[in-house]
Amino acid sequence: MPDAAVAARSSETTNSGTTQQVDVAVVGAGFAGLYLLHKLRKAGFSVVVIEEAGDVGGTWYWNRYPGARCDIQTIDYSYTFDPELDRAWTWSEKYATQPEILRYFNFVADRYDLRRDIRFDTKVKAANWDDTRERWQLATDNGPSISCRYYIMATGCLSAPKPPEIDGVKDFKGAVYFTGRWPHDGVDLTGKRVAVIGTGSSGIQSIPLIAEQAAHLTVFQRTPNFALPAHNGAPPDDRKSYFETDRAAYREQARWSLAGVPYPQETAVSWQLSDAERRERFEKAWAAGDLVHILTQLWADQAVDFDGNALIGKLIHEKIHAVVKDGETAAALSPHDHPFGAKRPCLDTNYYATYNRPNVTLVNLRQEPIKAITASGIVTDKRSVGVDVIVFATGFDAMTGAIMAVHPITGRAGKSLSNVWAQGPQTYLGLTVAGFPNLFMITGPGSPSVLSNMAVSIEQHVDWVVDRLAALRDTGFTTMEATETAQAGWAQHMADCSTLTLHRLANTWYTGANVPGKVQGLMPYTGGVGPYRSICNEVVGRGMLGFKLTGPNVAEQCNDGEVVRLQPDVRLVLGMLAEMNLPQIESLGSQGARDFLTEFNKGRPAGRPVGEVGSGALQGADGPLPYRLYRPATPGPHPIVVYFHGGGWVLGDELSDDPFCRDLCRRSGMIVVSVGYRHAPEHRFPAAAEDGYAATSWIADHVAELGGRPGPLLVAGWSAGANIATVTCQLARDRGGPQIAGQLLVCPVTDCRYDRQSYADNAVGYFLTRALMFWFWDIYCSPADRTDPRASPLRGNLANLPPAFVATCEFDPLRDEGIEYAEALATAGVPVEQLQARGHIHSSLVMVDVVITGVSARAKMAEALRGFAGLPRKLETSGEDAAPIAVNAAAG
Ligand code: N01
Repeated sequence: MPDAAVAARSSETTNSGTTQQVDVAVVGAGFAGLYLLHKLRKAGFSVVVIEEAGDVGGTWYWNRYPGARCDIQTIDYSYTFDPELDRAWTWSEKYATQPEILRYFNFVADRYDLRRDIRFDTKVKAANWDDTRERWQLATDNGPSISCRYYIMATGCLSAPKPPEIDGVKDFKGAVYFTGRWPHDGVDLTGKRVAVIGTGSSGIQSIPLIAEQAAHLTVFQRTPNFALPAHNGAPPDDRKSYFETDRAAYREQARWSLAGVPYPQETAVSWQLSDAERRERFEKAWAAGDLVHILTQLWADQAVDFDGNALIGKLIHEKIHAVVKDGETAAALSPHDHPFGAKRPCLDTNYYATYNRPNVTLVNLRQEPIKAITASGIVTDKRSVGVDVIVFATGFDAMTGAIMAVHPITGRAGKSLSNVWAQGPQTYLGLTVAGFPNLFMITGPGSPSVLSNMAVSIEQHVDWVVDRLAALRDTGFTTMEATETAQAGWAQHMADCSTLTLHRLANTWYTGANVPGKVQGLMPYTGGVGPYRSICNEVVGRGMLGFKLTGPNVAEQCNDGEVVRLQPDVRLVLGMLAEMNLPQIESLGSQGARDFLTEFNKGRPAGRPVGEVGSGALQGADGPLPYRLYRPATPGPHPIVVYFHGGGWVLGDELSDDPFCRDLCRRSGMIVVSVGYRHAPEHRFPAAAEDGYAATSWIADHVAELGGRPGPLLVAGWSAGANIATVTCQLARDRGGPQIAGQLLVCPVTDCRYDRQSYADNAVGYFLTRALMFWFWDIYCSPADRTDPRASPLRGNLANLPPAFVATCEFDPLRDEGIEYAEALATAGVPVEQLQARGHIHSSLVMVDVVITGVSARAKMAEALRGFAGLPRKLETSGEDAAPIAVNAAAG
C-alpha cells in the first residue's frame, strides 16, 4: 500500500469494558512512535499510541529552551521511509530550530492522520505480561487500560529529566526552570539575574541567548565540554547538492555508515600526517560546523587511540583560548578530563565568546562546589551569588530512565524489569529482553541510538520490529522472545566493541555516571550503524538466531546462539575481504600467491616509526640471507629478538610482517631482526628450519656488531614463522647453542595432523583456510618428512626448552595444535604463558592498526619478551618514543 493511502486505514481498536484491545501498544509519539504507528497500520495491525504530552513531538515537544536546535544537520534528521514525504518538506536551515522541527512532526502527523490513534496526556503506569493469554496488560493514568499482543517502548533516550540533586532547591524563592521541561509560552528573562547550572548541549545552546536577555548571567560549570561552532545558516551546498542529485543513494549511504550520516570511513592515521596536514584537516572540520564530520573525518585513529585523540583536544583548547579573553576563564572552559568525543560534544553559536561579555560570570564548580541553594541564590565554597532565576540544564536519566519510569514492567514468571536490570540494562540487540516476550524497545540500551543519527537508527529499528511482527503473524507465531544465550552474547559483543573506543574513559550519561547511584556501564552500542544493521539482518537471515518463537498451532522454534562471536574489528575486516572477492591463494601458484601478497600488503597501514630500520645479509644454512633490523629509539644496547615471518614456508619475506615487527620493537624496547629465510617450493623442508637455526646462530655471533645487548637471544615468529622459531629452540638445545632466553609463538604450526577440531570448526571463512594449509604443507614438505620434529615440533622432545609465550586465536585452523603445544611444553616442565585470543582469526594479532582489539595481546607478548630477557615486564615509555597507549583488547 502506498504510504499516502495508509492514513485512510483505521486501526480498528476495540474496547471491552474498561480495556482497549489492540494488536500493538506503542508508548511515545516522538520520532519513533509516529513512524511506528504509520508502519504498523500499513502492515495491518491495530495500534494505539500512548503519549504523556499534549501533542506529538517527543523530545521536541518538551525541549523548548532558548536556542534549542538539532545538532545533526536537519537534512539528515528526517524521515526517509516515504520519498514523497521526503520531497514534500524542505528545511530552512542547516540546523533547524525546535519550533521548525516540531512543525515537521505536526506536518507528518497530519499527513498520515496519526492523531486519531494517539492517546495524549496519558501515561502508562505499569505493564504486565499475561502468560496465559499471551498479551501485555497496560495500566494507564487516564482512560481505559490496554490489552495488547505486542508492547513497544518508543520512549526516547533523553526524555526523563534528572533531578537537580542540590540541597535547597525548594527554598529558592525565585523562578526555577528545567531546559527539558521549558514553559510553552517562553520565559522573559529581561533584566533578571539568572543562574544556569550545567554545560552540556542544552546549557551550551541556551547560555548565549540567555546572556543577551539577562541583566547578569552566572554559569555554574562542573565539567567543561567540547563545543564547536555550528556555523548555522542555509544547508551547505556540498551536502545539498549530493542530496539533491541522488537522494536514494544519499540515504542508503547513511544507513550503512558508522554514525548514520553519509560520510566515508577515514583511512589516514594521525601519525602518517604531518602537523600541518593535521591542522589543515582540523581547520576544515572546525569551519564545517558539523559534529559527525569532526568526530569521524579527521584521522582514522581519532576515536580509538588515546594519542591520536589527544591531538584534537589540544587543537580545540587553542581555539578556546583564542576566543576567550580572560586566561583563567579560558582554562576553566577547556576540557581535560575526557577524550574528545568520549562525552557527547556540543554544537554552539557564540558560546565561548559569551564569556567575554561583562554580564557573564563563569563559576568553576571543580574549584568551588555548590554548597546549597538558598531563598535568594546559590552558595558555593567561595561565594554567594544572588539570582532571580535558576535554569537547570542538568540533563537526563538517559537511555533507561524513561523505560524504567513505567514501573513495574513484569515479564514471564512475574520477573520485574527493574530487578533484571539491577546491575545495568541487559538486552539482545538493544531491542528485546530475555524473559519479556513481545516487548520491544526502539533505540534501547544496547543499540547505536545516541551514538548515531537517531533518525536513521529509529527507522532501522521500526522497520526491523514491524517486519518481524508481520513475519510472526504470517507464520502462525504469537510470541517472540530473546534467549539468555543470545542476550549474554550481545553483552559480550557490546563489551568487545566498547574496548575499541574511548567512551569507557569518560564519566558521562552514556555510562550512567551523571545519575547518582545508577549502575555504570556504557549503554549505547559503539559498533556503528552499518555493522549493527548487518547484524540485525543476519539474525533474520540465520532463522531468527537468538529468539524463541511460539504459537498455538505451530511447533516452537528456538534457534539459540550468539550472533557475533568475532571481535568487532575482525568482523569488519572479514566483511571487507569478502567484498573484495579475493582469489583463493592456493589457486594462484606459488609465484602468483607471492605477487598477490605483495600487492595486498600495500593496502595496509604503514607501521609506526621506530628508532632506526636497517637491513643487511646474514649467513643462512646454505648461503646468505637478507634481514631487516628494527632498533628502538631508546639508548641501547637492547636485547635482540630473532623474528620469523608467516606465510606457510612459501610466502613472505623479511619485510612482509613489517608493521608487526615495528610494533614488537616499540612495545618491547628490543631490537627485532626479521630473517628472510628460504622458501618452498624452491627450497623444501628442511631448508626453512635449518635457515632459522643458522640465522639465529649467526646473529648470536654478531650481537655486538648489530648493537645488541650481550647474552641470550629471544626468538619469535608468527604462523609458519612460529614453527621455525620453536624448531630453532629445539635445535639450539640439541646442537649446543646458541643460548635462547625465550620463545614467542604466535599462532604456531606445530603438527602435520589436520584432524583437530579447530581444522573442522574454522575450515573456511576466516582467511587462513584448511585448503590453504594443505597447500602449504604439500609445497613445503613431503608426507614422509612431516613427522620430523623440524616440521612438526609437537612430536619432538620438549624438555629443557626456553620459556614460551604461546598465542592462539579462536577462529584459526591452527588453534588446537597451538594450545596442545603449549600444554605439552608445560607438561615437559617448560614455563609457558598461554593467550587464547577470543574472537580472533589467524592473522588478527599481526594486523597492527587494523585489528585494534589485538592491541592488548601484543602488549602481553612484548611483556613476555621483556620478562624472558630479565627486564621489568612493563616498558617505561616517554614522549615521542612511547608505544601508543593500549586500547584494552578483548584477547582472553
Ligand atoms: O545534558 P548533559 P544536556 N551540579 O547531561 C551538569 C542531547 N541534546 O541536556 O558533566 C552541577 O549533557 C553536568 O555536569 P557533569 C545531546 O545528546 C541534544 O545538556 O555531569 N552540575 C553537565 O554539564 C546531549 O548530550 C541537543 O559534571 C550538574 C550538565 O549538567 C544530551 O541531550 C540539545 C549537576 C548536563 O549536561 C544531554 O544534554 C540538547 C549538578 N548536580 C541536548 N548535575 C541537540 O542539539 C548535572 N550537572 C539535538
